Amino acid sequence: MVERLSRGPARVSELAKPLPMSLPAALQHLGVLEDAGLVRSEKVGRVRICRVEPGALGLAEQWINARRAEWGRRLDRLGDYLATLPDEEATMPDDRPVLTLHMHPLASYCWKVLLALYEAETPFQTVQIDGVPKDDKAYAERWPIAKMPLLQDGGLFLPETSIIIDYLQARHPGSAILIPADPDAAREVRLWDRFFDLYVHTPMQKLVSDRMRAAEAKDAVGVAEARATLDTAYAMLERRMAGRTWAAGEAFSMADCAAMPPLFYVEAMHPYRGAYPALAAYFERLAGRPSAQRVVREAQPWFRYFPFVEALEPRFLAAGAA
Ligand SMILES: N[C@@H](CCC(=O)N[C@@H](CS)C(=O)NCC(=O)O)C(=O)O
Repeated sequence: MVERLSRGPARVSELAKPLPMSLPAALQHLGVLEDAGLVRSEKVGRVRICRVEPGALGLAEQWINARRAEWGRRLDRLGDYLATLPDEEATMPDDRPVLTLHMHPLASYCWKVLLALYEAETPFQTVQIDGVPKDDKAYAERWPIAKMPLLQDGGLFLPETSIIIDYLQARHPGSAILIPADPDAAREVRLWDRFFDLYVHTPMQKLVSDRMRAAEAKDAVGVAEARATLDTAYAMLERRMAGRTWAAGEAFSMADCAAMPPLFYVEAMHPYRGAYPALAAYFERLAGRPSAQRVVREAQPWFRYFPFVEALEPRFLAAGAA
């Protein structure tokens, strides 16, 4: 209507004709424009002639221009502010963990890597392997030796716990240094990591696997050898741990990650805590760490499947393990 009237005065019927509305509705619109002072109408004979009120349009124009200028300034300020923000794409942390640990919460070698990840506060996700890993087709194809865990970093699948921790330290270092940079200190950590894997963890696994064998398949000689290795290891560790806090160097390291899981489980099948107080005290230090408490807590629903569950200390069992 205003557009039409800006070209000159018009009758109400003329104004209403091109509009997609009834005459009464057009009259209502006109009333609003008149109330706002934008349009003036006068009766000339039997017709009502409408004309635009140029002064009022000027006022409206001023108001619109003032709002436009204000919004322009606001958008400029918003633009300036956004320009001060760092590039979102480059800096937004992607909260999806890049690392995946293929594991089982009961498996002692999986604990070793979990301890390293928890100690370093490294984000990761897990894929639980149920049953034996060699029966998991995809797992066995990636690592036909089929031992857990496997660390996945993109397309890379890494086996062997010490290699995994080495890799984490180099490629995803977190808040803990588990292998020192100094070569001599690192060698000591690696030596005691090997010690716990080969001379405590391996014989412990022998006792577990023999327990699960049928009577006619039991390996008495192998079990005796495993127990003898454990006795030698306990005696060495008792001497070593008297007067030191951690297995290698001054700080908690990969060697301690290797120590905690077998020292936890082996007590149930070849106890040491009564006869080797320094080793027992070392285990208490290990077990007291939040990382260790977490792996134990996460394993509790599965302890019932541990062949020596009846010999696990009650303090480590929870409702879920009954
Ligand atoms: N040397 C390996 C040992 C791993 C290992 O023995 N894993 C056990 C679980 S604690 C396993 O996968 N056992 C399943 C099987 O033998 O079928 C490492 O350090 O990763």
